[in-house]
Amino acid sequence: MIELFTAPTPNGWKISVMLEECGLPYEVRWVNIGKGDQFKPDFLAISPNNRIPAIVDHAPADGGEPLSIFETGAILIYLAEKTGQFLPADIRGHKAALEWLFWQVGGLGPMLGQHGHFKLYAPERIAYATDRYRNETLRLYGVLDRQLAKQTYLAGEDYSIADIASFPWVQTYKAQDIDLGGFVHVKRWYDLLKQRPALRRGMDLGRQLINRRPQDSAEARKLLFGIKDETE
Ligand SMILES: N[C@@H](CCC(=O)N[C@@H](CS)C(=O)NCC(=O)O)C(=O)O
Repeated sequence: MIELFTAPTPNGWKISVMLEECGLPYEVRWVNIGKGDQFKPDFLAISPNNRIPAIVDHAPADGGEPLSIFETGAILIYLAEKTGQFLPADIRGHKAALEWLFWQVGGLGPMLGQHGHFKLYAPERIAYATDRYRNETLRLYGVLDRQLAKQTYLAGEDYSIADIASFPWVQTYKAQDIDLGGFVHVKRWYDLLKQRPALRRGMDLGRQLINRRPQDSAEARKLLFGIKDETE
């Protein structure tokens, strides 16, 4: 059994999608990042960067003690290797899947995250930051579009962990004010992936918990962004 420590966010959904796609049994442990659960010692013991998601595999392949893993890229590779799924074995497909996985965790995720932050949550509008991250977001959509013009999936003709990592972030396109119509190959890929029942199940995890954005309270903003309460 795998324990999934998560919250209903794009990074969290990468792993619920992967677990659903692999057909691995898992139990969800919600981490309320708006209330500071990510800083509790028990969570830091498995995720020292105080970020969700993290997993604990209670049946690792070496038969040893339960194994904890943090960082979505590392978790996706771990689960792909554990199950022999969604990471091509041939060196070219393998290389491509890792390239685009690292592109997502080092580029698409952080840049879209910053774009969303300055657009939706920053207490004041900072034109330089908003423009910088919007331009970078559009540039990355262009990179994605050109890659998907050449082939069905990010790493070739096989669906892989690179697609699983990217989908939940592209799914934020409306909040990011991106016109998908301007990226026809991304749209084709997005519509194709949306038809996967396992992906949809993974993406639905915790939707019922999103009745308001955790970032909306002063307490949460302080915890998540280091922003001081107006009364302090
Ligand atoms: N590089 C990390 C990013 C994870 C991440 O940023 N998680 C956010 C939620 S989407 C989080 O836990 N935020 C809590 C905080 O900032 O304290 C990964 O890929 O696992």
